[in-house]
Amino acid sequence: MGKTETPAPWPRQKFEQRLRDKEKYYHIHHPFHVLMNSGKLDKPAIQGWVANRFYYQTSIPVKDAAIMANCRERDVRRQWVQRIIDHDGQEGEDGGIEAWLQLGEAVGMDRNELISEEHVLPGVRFAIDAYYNFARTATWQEAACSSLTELFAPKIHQKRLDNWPQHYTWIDANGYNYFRKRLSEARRDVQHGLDVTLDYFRTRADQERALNILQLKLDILWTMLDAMWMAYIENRPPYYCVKTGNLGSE
Ligand code: AHQ
Repeated sequence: MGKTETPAPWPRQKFEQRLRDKEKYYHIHHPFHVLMNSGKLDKPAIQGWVANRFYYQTSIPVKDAAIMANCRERDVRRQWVQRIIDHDGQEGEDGGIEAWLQLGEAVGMDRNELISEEHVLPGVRFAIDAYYNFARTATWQEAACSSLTELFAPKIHQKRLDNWPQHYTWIDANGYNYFRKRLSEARRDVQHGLDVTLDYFRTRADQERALNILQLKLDILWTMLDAMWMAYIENRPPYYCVKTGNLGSE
């Protein structure tokens, strides 16, 4: 019986292309986002999405701090720390979490409705906590790989900037600053995350693991929207955190 040959690793470009080929699983294709970007969501659904995504936004810097805590390479931390600053802000710069609170106000909600997490659905919380716990317990390189869903993020932010003003004229345009901000930040972050991933995952087995890590994160983003579909499209109880009628304060 011949020794089973272990397949050779993919060349760098082919490995990168395999990562990029997972765009077909990105949540831009989720029916919730398809309805959103074609102007078919009502106000409670938009407000529910903004309130649930706030839990994701506030979890990102905590996730990135967990990655930093696992990383002993100063040069990597010098770059990775920028992700925390982008969300938390710093002296003279509000940051993405504040921008998302302004999005909440722009869709007619009180910022305390976001901060209280009263609208966060069980499935959304479980998915986001799974992301944080993965990043906290994986190697920092594996966690960097899981952030590569942002390879596909600039397009989704641009779609919102293109579609929302024409479909949702009731939304205050000041709320769109977050999406504009992420267009450039996502591109910079993803270049660093891609370099780490292409350098670290060397054997074919490692490269397959990288694809599985990316798929895990794609599934996390997809699952968040599954929960929102049941709550805000199907209007199904028992979501204790979904009040009938308008979510926002009148
Ligand atoms: O606003 C987003 C953001 O700050 C991040 C950080 C990054 C990560 O570390 O996983 N991923 C991410 C994403 C953001 N916005 C999502 C969206 O649909 O608006 C996309 C999401 C991502 O693609 O992972």
